[in-house]
Amino acid sequence: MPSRGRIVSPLAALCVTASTVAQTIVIQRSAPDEDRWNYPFNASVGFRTSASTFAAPPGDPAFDDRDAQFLIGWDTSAEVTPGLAPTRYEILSATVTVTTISGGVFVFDPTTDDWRTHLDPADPMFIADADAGRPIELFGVGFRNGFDAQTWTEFSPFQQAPFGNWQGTRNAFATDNEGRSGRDISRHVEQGFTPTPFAVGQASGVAQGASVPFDTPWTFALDVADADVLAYLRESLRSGRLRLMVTSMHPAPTMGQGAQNWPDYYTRENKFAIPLGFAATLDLTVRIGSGADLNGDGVVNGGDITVILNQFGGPGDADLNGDGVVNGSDITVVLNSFGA
Ligand SMILES: [Ca+2]
Ligand SMILES: [Ca+2]
Ligand SMILES: [Ca+2]
Ligand SMILES: [Ca+2]
Repeated sequence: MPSRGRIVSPLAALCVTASTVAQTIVIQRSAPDEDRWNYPFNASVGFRTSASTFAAPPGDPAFDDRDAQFLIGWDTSAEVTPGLAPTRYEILSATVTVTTISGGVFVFDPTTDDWRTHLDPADPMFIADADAGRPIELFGVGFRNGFDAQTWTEFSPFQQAPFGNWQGTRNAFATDNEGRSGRDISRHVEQGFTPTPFAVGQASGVAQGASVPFDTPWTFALDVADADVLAYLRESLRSGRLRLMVTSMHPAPTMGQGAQNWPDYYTRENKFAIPLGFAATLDLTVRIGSGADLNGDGVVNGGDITVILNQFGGPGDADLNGDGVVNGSDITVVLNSFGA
């Protein structure tokens, strides 16, 4: 803990420090900076002109349950200053769209399905799917094998493990960031849980349970009030790279072969995608605030000063003024917003 003297000093500076003026930034992108079919047998990596999402067969020991995933990403560093304290990024809204290519091969399910509906019907824990079809869900992206937000690109390899070992090995994976864990949810059926997506895709102009026509746009309104989603988005803006993973559990019993019954999406490399508005889009509104509500309880108070004191003298998320160290100046930032 710091000495009393180190706390008193910023109190004295309070009267001469100007309040931070909040700055609101609106990002509107008509195409992603990266998109990638995230699938073991995708040899064309980021160049492919479409991507699909589907599940491995129930109980298949060789593959992730969410076998084929679709990664979309944006470099936000030009619009939103990276490297700030996470709490300074006040995410007001975040909406993403993707567009499916194929028509008449699957039906619209607007809500998440329980993990047990994906089990083999012979499994004693199996329960029937309560509504027709499977949802298209949006998650965050986690990395393994030395990759991170800065080093991964749409041309990075799918995995580092020897070919043939496809479970839990993908370099970029879907995460629901449950409890801010960054966990991989790609094997959620095998591991026995239902992940919470950042958003469930809503098909424009399609009724629940109805067949999805060609070139249907899907809207994902991210739940920015959710602490796990908010933490993910803040860390993304802090890194300057926002990546999201589109996934679904549409059954593809022969691993993407045979009659198609799963969604296929336009990538930015598809010659029709950008001219016709079919590439993934991003609308994000963020306010750069003081960040003073460090503990996220909705009010700037003594609890936030406690967060600073717990990190005092070192680097940390409580470095609100960005001078590289958690110190008295950061307490001043909190005092300037006290009670707000
Ligand atoms: Ca691409
Ligand atoms: Ca369903
Ligand atoms: Ca607080
Ligand atoms: Ca500081």
